[in-house]
Amino acid sequence: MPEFMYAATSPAEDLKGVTLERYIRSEELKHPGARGFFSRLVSQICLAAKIINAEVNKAGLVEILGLTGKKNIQGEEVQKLDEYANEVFRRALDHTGYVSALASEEMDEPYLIPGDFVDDGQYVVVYDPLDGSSNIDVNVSIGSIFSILRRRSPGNGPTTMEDFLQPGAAQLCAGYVIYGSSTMLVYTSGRGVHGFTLDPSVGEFFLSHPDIQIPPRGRIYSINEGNSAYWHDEVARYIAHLKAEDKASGRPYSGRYIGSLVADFHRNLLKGGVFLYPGDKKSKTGKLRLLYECNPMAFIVEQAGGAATDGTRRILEIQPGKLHQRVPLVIGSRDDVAEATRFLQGEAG
Ligand code: AHM
Ligand code: MG
Repeated sequence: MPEFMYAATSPAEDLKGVTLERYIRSEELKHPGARGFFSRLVSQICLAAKIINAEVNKAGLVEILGLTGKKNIQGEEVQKLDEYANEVFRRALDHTGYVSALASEEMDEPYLIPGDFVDDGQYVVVYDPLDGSSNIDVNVSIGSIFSILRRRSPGNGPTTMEDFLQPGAAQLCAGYVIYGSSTMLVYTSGRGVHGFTLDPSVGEFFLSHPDIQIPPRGRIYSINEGNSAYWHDEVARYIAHLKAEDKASGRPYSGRYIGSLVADFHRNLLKGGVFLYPGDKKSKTGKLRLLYECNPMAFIVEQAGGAATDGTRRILEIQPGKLHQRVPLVIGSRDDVAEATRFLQGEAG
């Protein structure tokens, strides 16, 4: 059905099938005074996603086409896919005029966009360009994660580290792209969570999952059980609880762990459940990064009715101390996260 048949003010369900750009624009029109910056930013992220998607789909051909981190047929060093994805994001975002700096898992320090390309640098963007990249070689779903923040320092002065080190509650928009059996972009700007599926035949994302709500309780747990030798007792007791039979409360749960945060999170978002990457005796703060892995997912899950904690604090309230900071993560269905928290705090089990 042609897009123009939908009214801009229709509820999300009625907008099913519209393009991502049209959807964001219609949201923006609801805010008098909005200058369209935001929709252009998300459009650029959408472009980056399409380019990365095209390369990810060729991943099985990397030995032939390059992007291996090895030498190509001419004997030249070729880029790894995660470094390539980082470059794609950088180029998609460095000429918008509204972004003053970028930070990414692939860059030790923020990338400050040259002043010539910044008219009104109100925003900074943090991203993980290709999360779960150890799964590329085995054709398992991977993803990109992003988060948009408004700068705290004055728009015309230099970007400071404080512009990045904001609690997740300050995020204006966060999302991820999953390169799976189909490619989807899921995002929130604080007005619900919406999922768009890429139609590869026309190269557009269409609204396919309006207003996603995570079930209040699921029957899936996701954790790397290979780390169980290092788990604290509280974590071990919680996982044992989920595996014990109790028909009334739907236990035992199913264990599902892909090893790609985006894919594990996406499944649990749609089906319900809990994902944990806890701190343990080996890695005190777990593995996942606060700014561009945990915060975006926490914003999304809360908007979908779920919850995210590090075991003691709401993820979105943590004041980051450094750019690449790691935090323990427990995220998913509201009641599952509440129960996990009771175990982790020693109040249950
Ligand atoms: P990466 O950013 O280096 O890809 O690492 C993050 C990934 C997540 O996608 C995933 O949840 C986690 O690492 C899996 O780690 P592990 O293999 O230790 O279970
Ligand atoms: Mg990552």
